[in-house]
Amino acid sequence: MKKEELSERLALAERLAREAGALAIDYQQRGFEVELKSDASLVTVADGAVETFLKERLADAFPADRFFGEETGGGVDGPSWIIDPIDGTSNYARRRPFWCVSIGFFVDGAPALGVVYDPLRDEMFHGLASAPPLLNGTVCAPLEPVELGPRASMGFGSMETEPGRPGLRLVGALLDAGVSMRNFGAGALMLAYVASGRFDGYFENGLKLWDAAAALALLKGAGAPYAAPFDLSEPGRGAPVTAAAPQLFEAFVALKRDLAAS
Ligand code: LIP
Repeated sequence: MKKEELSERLALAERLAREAGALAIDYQQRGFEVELKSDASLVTVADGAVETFLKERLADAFPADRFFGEETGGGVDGPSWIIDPIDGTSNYARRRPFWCVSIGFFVDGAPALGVVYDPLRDEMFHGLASAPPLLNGTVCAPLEPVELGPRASMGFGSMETEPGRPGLRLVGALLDAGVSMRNFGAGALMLAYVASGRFDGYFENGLKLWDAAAALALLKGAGAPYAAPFDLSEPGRGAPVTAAAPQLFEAFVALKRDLAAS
């Protein structure tokens, strides 16, 4: 896809992310029912309404593009929008101020552009995967190498309770190494924080494609090493996602490997 075609899509995604954020805030102010999904995650009427808004507006503008969203599904065969209408739904539902609208676009199975918008702070992390990410139009500083130790701060997400609980052992080992650890409950926003240098790394065992798609484009543009082994033939399945600054990424992968072998 030509750069002009991607830039046109990025410009619309930026406009729609703001409108979607305003819609989500409006629902929050009016109040809504919170339901439990089959995977025990929370969903509100706002999630569906925001996703429908984005799906319809993107389809109007680019009818040949595919669409894959957390709430309405779809497919990713061909140029595809991958949407998490409200990432951090549990925070949103309980009025904890850490959630975002995440709009990603993949071409040939790879991240091409991303918009991660935090409406509460009016902070938009956006860009093409072929260029450094922007925060509200300003280019983010290049990521500096960081050692695994007290100077590093990392985010983490839900830790599936696999046999032997490797995720918890990994968090414990990082804490032992002096790394500052945070779990803010919105993987898309946390990955955007890594791409923009606010955190040095993030990992989550079962992150979904819709959580990560937009931020992966920002990380690619930032030159941040990451591992996101999604199987696009089954786009609803989660994957163990890791992203970090240079040096920290390699040290984290080695630590995870050593723990698995012990
Ligand atoms: C959330 C992710 C978060 C994860 C939560 C949930 P949602 O996405 O952003 O990283 O730990 O379990 O999946 O469901 O709020 O869009």
